[in-house]
Amino acid sequence: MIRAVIFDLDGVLVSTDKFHYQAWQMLARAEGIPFSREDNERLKGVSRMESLELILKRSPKTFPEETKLAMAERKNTHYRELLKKLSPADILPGVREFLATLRSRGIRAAIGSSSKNAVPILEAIGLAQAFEAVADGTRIRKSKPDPEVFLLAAGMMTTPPEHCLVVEDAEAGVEAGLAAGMKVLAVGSASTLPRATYGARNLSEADPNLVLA
Ligand code: B16
Ligand code: MG
Repeated sequence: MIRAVIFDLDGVLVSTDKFHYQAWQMLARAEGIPFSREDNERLKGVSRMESLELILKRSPKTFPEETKLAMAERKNTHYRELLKKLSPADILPGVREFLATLRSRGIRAAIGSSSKNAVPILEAIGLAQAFEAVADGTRIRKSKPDPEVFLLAAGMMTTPPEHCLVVEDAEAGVEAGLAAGMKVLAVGSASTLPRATYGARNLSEADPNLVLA
């Protein structure tokens, strides 16, 4: 019986991956590093600094730590600029209805995101009040696939992992949810991953009676 649902943010509630892509691309281009949409796909759910490391691996140069921190900061400034375009119209299909179903059934809802921008994103899309707990990149040491962020969210809701459902759009996040001992509903490009407990193209196609059982 599911008592709490922990939602990943980027790719589950709102699609910010195009903004991450544009911002990383700007940085990669400046360094002469190739960076495609497929490369961006692999950064989903991965923290900012780990994402940067993955991109810089393609460069023959080595970069001092302070240069890397400045690069990550530059990417984030550009990303935050792009985020200004976000509004409640960007909430992904089925999210509001799914949240309403949870409320009507007395099931708790939290965020489990690798992002350090989770709160401003939730504010921009008008969902800041919809979750009783926000576990995000500002509060964890290990990013997905480590289960830390989901265990933190479950702890904030005092709900044992076996009663939690994670909703994720990234392979790293699916693995993190499973490692936390939770059921995982995979959506978006992750929906076909065989390791996920359930798969749906988006939340409007997920059957609440199945995934909340
Ligand atoms: P930030 P999620 C993740 O969010 C994104 O999927 C990932 O692409 C990004 O690198 C990471 O957040 C860190 O984001 O730079 O905003 O701290 O999918 O876990 O909600
Ligand atoms: Mg995601």
